[in-house]
Amino acid sequence: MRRRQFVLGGLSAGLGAGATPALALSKAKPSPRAAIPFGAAIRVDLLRDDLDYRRAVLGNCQLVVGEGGLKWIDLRPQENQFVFDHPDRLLAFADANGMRMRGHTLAWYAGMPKWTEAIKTKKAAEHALYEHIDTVVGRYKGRIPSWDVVNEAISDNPAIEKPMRRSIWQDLLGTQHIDMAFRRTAAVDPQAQLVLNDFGFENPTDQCRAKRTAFLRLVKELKDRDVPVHAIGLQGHLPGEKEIDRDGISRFVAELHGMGLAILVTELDVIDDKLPADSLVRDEIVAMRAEAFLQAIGDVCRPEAVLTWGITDKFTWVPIWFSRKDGRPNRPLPLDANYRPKPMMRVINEFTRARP
Ligand code: 9MR
Repeated sequence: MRRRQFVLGGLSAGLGAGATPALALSKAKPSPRAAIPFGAAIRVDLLRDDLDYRRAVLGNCQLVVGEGGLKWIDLRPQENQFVFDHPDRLLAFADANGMRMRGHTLAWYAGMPKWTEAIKTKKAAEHALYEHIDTVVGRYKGRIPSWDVVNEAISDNPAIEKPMRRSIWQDLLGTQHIDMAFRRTAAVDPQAQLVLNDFGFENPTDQCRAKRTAFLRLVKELKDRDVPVHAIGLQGHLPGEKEIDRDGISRFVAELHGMGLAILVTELDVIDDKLPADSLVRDEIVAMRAEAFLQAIGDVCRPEAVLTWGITDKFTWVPIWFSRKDGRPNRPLPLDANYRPKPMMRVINEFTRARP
């Protein structure tokens, strides 16, 4: 049996009678020994245009998430227009190949089209947010089992700035926008797993500690208000030159898990602009960081999913912000630019495999 069928078979087996497979990520209580579904952020055009890319996704992934496509900027070029082409195609690909698709993302500070700058009042913001969730989540109800409802709500460095990141939603609606987004999404698709997704938790630095503290405070407040947050997405864009704070992450995950939240690794990659030039050395460090991060989480609980932000070094966001000074290409992902597995792939396979 191919690994993908095995993983999905295992998850589906945990479902009650009458549940559809699409609910597996949300409702099934994964057995602590089952394999963890692995997936990647996808550029949907490449599935059509690059056969090696398509093969790599088919051969390795049980989950997909659009690297873009469901972001406001992609979906909503005009106020009254929704363009569902990319997510529709990705979902059709996932369905045709026995994979599940995650939704990314409904409320985010970035990736907003220009026209949203005209939204100036609380009432208009509420209307826009609800209309968006009703339309987008409604369209994929029962078919996208897990949503990054709110993305990157905490500021870059809560030690020196306000804990909540500025966004159109935060500015006009306050932190309440998170409650609103989760409650509305739950009302539209009560069976979907609703995820609060964020980054910057992983190093032994004051910045990461402050971020963890601010994030935990937010999550506790949301839980106190009975906001339907089901899971936490730890993005895991790991700065390669920094140590992983294993104890800090484990304690953080233990607190979250203790609040009844599932954990997902949603956007793993290792930012390698400051790592040594030699690719063999670099690949080993990349794998080591990914391993330390995953193990720090795994020491506390089995994450429900592990996704990398891309699958091959050929197509990655990393050089947009973190290109190397020596001009060499970045190598942040599990497969190299020729689709050969790197040590990071081995780490992921070992981490996600079923336990005997
Ligand atoms: O990888 C994505 C890149 O292609 C887009 O240009 C960018 C803006 O939409 O978003 C990148 O993905 C981000 C994700 O949506 C949220 N977490 C950080 C990711 C990397 O920047």
